[in-house]
Amino acid sequence: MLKKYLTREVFELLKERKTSYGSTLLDVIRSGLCNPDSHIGIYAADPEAYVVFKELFNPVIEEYHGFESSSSQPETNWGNPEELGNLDPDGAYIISTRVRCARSIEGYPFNPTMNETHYLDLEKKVSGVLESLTDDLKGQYYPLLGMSRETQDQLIEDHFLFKEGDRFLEAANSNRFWPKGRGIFFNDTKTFLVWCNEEDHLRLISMEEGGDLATIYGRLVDAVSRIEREISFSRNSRLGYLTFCPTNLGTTIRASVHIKLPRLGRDFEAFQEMARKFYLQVRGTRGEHTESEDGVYDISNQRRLGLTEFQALSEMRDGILQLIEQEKALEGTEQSP
Ligand code: ADP
Ligand code: IOM
Repeated sequence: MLKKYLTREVFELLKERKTSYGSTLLDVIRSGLCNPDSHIGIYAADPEAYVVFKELFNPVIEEYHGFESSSSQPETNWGNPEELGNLDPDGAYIISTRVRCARSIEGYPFNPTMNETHYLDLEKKVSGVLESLTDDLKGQYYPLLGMSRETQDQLIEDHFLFKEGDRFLEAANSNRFWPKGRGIFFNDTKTFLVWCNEEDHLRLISMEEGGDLATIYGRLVDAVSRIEREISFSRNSRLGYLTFCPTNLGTTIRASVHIKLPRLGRDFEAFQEMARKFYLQVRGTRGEHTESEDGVYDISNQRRLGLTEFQALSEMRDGILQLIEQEKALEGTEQSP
C-alpha cells in the first residue's frame, strides 16, 4: 500500500513535514522501504503522525478498513459476548480461538520515539497492575530480560509469545533496547495473556482450544474493563484507540481461529477471494507473514476501524460460519456417488 499511495505528489507534500516529536516521513515509511513484501509498509512513528502525514495514512486506512477520511469511530460497544456462541460445537474444524486487542498508554509515545526510560517505566506500571488481577485472571508477569532462550522458544512455539527480531519492526526502529521493557503476563491457565512493548505498548489476548467464542471474547471484555480502571489508554475521537500500525486502529480487535478447511484450501486463490468477501483475512499458522502448516489457517476479521467491538466480532463469527458451511458443502459433493 505504501507503493500505491506514496505518489510523487504526496511525497513532495510530505517530505519536509515533522511532528512535534521530530518524526519525519522517513520514520513512517522505513519499514516498507526495507521490506517490499510488507502488506502495508507504514507505521505511525508517534501519535501525531496520523495527522501530520494524513495524505498518506488516510487512503491506506480507507483501503484497509473501508473507513473514509470524513468518518469517525463509534463509541466503544462490547455488546453481549454470550450472543456469539460456539463456532464449532463438535470440534470438527476449529483448533483454537484467540481474540486480541491493542492499547497505547496515555502520555507515552510509540516505539520509534520511546527512550529506554519510557520502556522501563511503562513495563513497571503495567506489570504492577496485571499482577494485582484476581480470580480467573490471576497470574504473573515474565520479563524477557533474563528469560532463557528455551522458555522463549517454547512460548513462541505454543503461540503465546511474540517472536524476537521481527524485520518489519526492526526497520521501523522499534526493537531498540530489546529485551528491556519487553515481556509477557499470563494467568495460571494461559487463557489470558498480555504482551508488553512489542509492536504496541500492550496487546491483550484471550485464547483457548476449540471454538467457544462467547467465553473467549467475554474473558477479554472482562479483563480490559478491569485493567482500564487502573490505566488510561490513548483514544482519539476520529480513529478510536490509537495504535502503531494503521491496520490496528479503532477497536484494535483481531478475532481469529486456527482452522482446518482442507477442501477450500485446495484452491488457495479462490479461498482467499471467498474470505475477502466475508471481510476476513487469511494468515499462516504462525501468524502474520508466515505460511500455513499442515493445512491450518489463521482466519480473522480484517476490519477493526469504523465499527464497534461487537460488530467486529459478529463479522468474524458470520464469516467463519459461512466458510465452515462452504467446506461442508464440498464434503457433501465428494461423498455423493
Ligand atoms: P497479532 O497481530 O494478532 O498479534 P500475529 O499474526 O502476530 O497476530 O500472531 C501472533 C501469535 O498468535 C502467533 O503465534 C499466531 O500463531 C498466534 N495465533 C493467532 N491466532 C491464533 C489462534 N486462533 N489460535 C492459536 N494461536 C493463534
Ligand atoms: N501490523 C503490521 N505488523 N503489518 C501490517 C505489517 C505489514 O505487513 O505492513
